[in-house]
Amino acid sequence: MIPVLIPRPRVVEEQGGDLFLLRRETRIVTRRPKLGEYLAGLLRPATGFALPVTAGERSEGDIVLAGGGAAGDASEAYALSADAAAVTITAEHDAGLFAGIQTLRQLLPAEIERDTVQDAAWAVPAVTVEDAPRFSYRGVMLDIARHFFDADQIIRLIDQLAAVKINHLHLHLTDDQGWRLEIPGWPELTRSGAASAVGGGPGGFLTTADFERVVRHAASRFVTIVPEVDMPGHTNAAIVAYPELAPEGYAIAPFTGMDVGFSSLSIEAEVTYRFIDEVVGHIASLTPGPYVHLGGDESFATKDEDFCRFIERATAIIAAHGKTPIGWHEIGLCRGLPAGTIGQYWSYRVPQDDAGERARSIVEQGGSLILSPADAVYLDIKPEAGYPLGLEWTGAPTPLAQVVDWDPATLVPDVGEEHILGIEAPVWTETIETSADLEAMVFPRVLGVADMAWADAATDVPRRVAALLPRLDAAGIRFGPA
Ligand code: TNX
Repeated sequence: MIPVLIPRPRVVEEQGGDLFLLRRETRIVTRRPKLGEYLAGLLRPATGFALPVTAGERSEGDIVLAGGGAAGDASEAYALSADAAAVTITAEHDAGLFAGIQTLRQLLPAEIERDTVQDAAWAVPAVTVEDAPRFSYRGVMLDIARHFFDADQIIRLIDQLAAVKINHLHLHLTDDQGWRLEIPGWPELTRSGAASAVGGGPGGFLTTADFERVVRHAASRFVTIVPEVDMPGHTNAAIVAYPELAPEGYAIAPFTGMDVGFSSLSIEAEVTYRFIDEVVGHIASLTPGPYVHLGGDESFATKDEDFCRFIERATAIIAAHGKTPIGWHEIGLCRGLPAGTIGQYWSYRVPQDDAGERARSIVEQGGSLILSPADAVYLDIKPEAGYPLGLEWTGAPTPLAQVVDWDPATLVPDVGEEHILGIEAPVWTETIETSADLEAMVFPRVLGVADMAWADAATDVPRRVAALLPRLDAAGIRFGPA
């Protein structure tokens, strides 16, 4: 019997022969020592086996990671085969070997996820797998502005998400309630600007070294960090730090509530654009990934015409620093976006107001879309009525069955799959304060997101996710309602 795999691979075939048994003598044979050590690090705690990593000749009973290392386009395609003689994962790129390793984890008994030695028969069924993702962008967004999450907490989340082949983590670094990243030359951002949070908590921020550590760890898990500095709205914390960034007459005071849409940077003042240039320049220099996200959502305190003047300048600044801008779909109001600008759609499964038009405008200007329909993949919305954590502004809770009840190829009218970069599940943190809260809201629902973004069609998701719960439990993930 082949265990449930999430995300579901393209092709899984059960083979007739004997299964593979991971034993005390098993070695990991590969020319990619980092990936070999990563796999050994996953398998050693529960098995208690030494699992040496070697570049030598393969022999009976080994796990083999073949290929990898090819330069250029980082395809995540891989093949895996297991029989009595060996488990072999083959891929052209390291990203594919990494994806295959996640599949191998799920082919082993759930106890493999425990961090102490278990008494188990470490069998892998005789199987062949051929696999590649539907979408290249499979993301989660963590808001560290409403409540702060530190580098260790972010790293824990990255490891949990990488296991289900999520490959982008968007960090919402700034909002009205707090500024969360140190910026050289602007020390007040992380003094006064970081000292608040929703509900009046202590706040906090990532130092440059913290951010670099997160980026490095993410890269080792084949996860791209997408940093967001939200503007021109959602900027009260920046204004508390530097009042010269405010429009005339703005009442300057820290904000610890949950309202949105009241703040704006000054559109007129040149200091605003010097500020953006230095912030974006610093973030771009720390971020190996191709994107900088500039927010642009809910700028209700900014007139449309000012909004577009601002967005056109801010996106040009991002492009000048060598990054591709991403903005929430509101920026599609504006017609002067740099080529390739990406829109993040966050309206409902049925587009509300002009969300569909704005998203489509971004595609018409040569860009593509990341899809985050709020009544499906907003993991900060309650999973069930009465649940203590979470918001409910979408009108109803979002159980797992609803997370996957939509079609990326038809969500935005007249925008086909070729213009969809992928899917992202945002986690806003107005009500989420700890890693335990976060895990309860993210898991198990993110498995539905991962399945939809990777697999060609997400079918039978609630039953398949239920089968994976013992594995989440073994991994120490404090998941919420299934
Ligand atoms: C809307 S979604 C927001 C956020 C809130 C979120 C709460 C979006 C682009 N903006 O500011 O945190 O709703 O679910």
